[in-house]
Amino acid sequence: MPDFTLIYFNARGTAEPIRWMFTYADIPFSDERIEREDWPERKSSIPGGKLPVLMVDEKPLPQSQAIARYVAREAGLLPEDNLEAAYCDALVDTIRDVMEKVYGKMMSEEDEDERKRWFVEEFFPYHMAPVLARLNARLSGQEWFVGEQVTWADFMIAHAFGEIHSHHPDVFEDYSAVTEHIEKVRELPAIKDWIENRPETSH
Ligand SMILES: N[C@@H](CCC(=O)N[C@@H](CS)C(=O)NCC(=O)O)C(=O)O
Repeated sequence: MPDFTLIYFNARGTAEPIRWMFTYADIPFSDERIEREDWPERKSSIPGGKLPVLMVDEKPLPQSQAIARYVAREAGLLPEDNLEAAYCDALVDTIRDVMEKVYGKMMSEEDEDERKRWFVEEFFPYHMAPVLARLNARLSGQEWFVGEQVTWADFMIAHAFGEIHSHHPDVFEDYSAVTEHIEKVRELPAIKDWIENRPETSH
């Protein structure tokens, strides 16, 4: 097994589901967290100048989604069946489309009132509700999103929607299967333990 160091900010963000995968499979990794004030100095030493980066022995692997897929395979969270693996990719891409809008808004200069207006009037009805409805229906009669086993798609979805749920639980009221799924992933013993003991951060 290579030596793994996951480098990210002191935040959950796009690194958190990757941390979950390492933890779930009990794969040792260093969880290196760069403080914002140290970032300007560190940025030039990071290949590509963006985080997260996974150091695999001495070699850097950039891009959160590529890292997540790689770690998922190491962790046994990627289906062997090619089509099932592609369904995982499709679900993860769907969630990424949704989350990119959220992260884009979080980075904007707009004030809290404008962000709330945007969430309620633009983002939720047109971008999130259709995805929630589709995913909720997909879960009816099955435990996990793809196949019979938990996969990295479950981790990526439960993490992303879990973040939105923590700020806007009301919008999940009509989507109980998705809400239960978030809880189920968070209740997996290793994940539960990680969440209880991880560093406290705002996002
Ligand atoms: N597509 C990349 C985006 C990487 C990215 O933009 N990372 C942000 C943090 S989430 C970052 O490094 N921001 C600091 C900077 O650009 O200087 C990924 O998914 O890893």
